[in-house]
Amino acid sequence: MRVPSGRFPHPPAFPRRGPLREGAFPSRLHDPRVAALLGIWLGIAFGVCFLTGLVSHFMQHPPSFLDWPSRPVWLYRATQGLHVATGLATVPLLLAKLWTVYPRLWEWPPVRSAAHALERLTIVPLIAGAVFQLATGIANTAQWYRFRFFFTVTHYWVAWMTVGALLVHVAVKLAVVRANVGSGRAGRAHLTDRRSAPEPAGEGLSRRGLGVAVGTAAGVITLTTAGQFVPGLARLDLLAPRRPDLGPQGLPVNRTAAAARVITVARDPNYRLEVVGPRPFTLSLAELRAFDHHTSKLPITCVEGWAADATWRGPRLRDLLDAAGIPPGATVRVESLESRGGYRASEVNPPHARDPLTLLATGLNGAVLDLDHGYPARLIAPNRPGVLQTKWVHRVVML
Ligand SMILES: Nc1nc2c(c(=O)[nH]1)N[C@H]1C(S)=C(S)[C@@H](COP(=O)(O)O)O[C@H]1N2
Ligand SMILES: [Mo]
Repeated sequence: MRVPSGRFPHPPAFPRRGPLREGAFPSRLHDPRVAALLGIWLGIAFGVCFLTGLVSHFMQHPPSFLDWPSRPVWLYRATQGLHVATGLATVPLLLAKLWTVYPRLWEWPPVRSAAHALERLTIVPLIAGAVFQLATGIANTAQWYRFRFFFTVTHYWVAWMTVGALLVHVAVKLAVVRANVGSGRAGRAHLTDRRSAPEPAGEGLSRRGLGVAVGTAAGVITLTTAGQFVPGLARLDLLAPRRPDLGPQGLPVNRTAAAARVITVARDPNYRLEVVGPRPFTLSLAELRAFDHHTSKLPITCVEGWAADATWRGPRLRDLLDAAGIPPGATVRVESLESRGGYRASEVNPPHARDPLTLLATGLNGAVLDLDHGYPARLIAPNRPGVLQTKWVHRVVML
């Protein structure tokens, strides 16, 4: 039997139903130019989020070869704020992008070549990784840790996996992006005729409309959450889980003294601060108060994305180290009265330990340090994540 040419294209037609049928996705926004533009913005947001995330990771888990500087004072506030802000702004961008390219999942034939099959496979870790990072990151900003894995480790490794898949994706799609928005001669020619050509025919939202909608969503999310770390914007903090100015003595508290089970030991009148080095010594509460006090204006900057400025008062850490004969090049460990929990001790490297702004604070915003902020003494150092600003300190040990 003769097959009339054109009626049965090669390969033989598949029963094309539902999303597989011709014209199943009528919107003119399922379009390579929209996908490419959203892709560029997503790439920028993800890139910034990844790099600032690396900073955050290496500050919290410093590799042995890296002595993180203690200046500028605001650096960690800026990198961690950017990390959380770009992550949040990515949500509407990613949703729009997934919606735009979704019909491609139903393309027929599903696989055209080995290279095409490989490219299709890399979108699995890309999409899964991106969704996972945003979901766990947002859960973290809201202090919702119901998952069974350890957040910092998983979030870090999935970031590498996602960025790897993203790099492959960008390499594969570069030609498509160039042809639709690029700056090459071919791209410009394409761009001009696309711009001068009317939008692809169709009903509903236009490209510009989609751009305005996604941009507005990202902008509103940023504006209503950035107050967590941008000084002066706290009153716009409608969508953020935290207001940086609410809490005892005008500062948020993550772990209360009750939760850390330190109320009794921290209030014990026989409390002693122990400094262990070549000339170890201990200080009673009265002696600690009599030690030379200094004032530092420093923020507490939590990895969750909030930062709050405060005025701290107490002995300089370096004066305590000098008194114990601890040499300037030594790293010390600051230990809490808290007996359990991952944040009960932290290491302080020489740049932070010797910075004149670094205090073992006994006072906060003009009053005695609140029990929830680490009474009788807490570490406060510049350019350092909040998790390393140990509260209820009772021992400083040279390592
Ligand atoms: N001993 C101890 N110190 C700690 C913590 C803790 O759980 N235990 N939490 C840290 C975290 S995650 C942050 S962000 C800051 C918050 O300080 P604040 O509650 O005094 O504002 O304290 C840090 N110091
Ligand atoms: Mo934190």
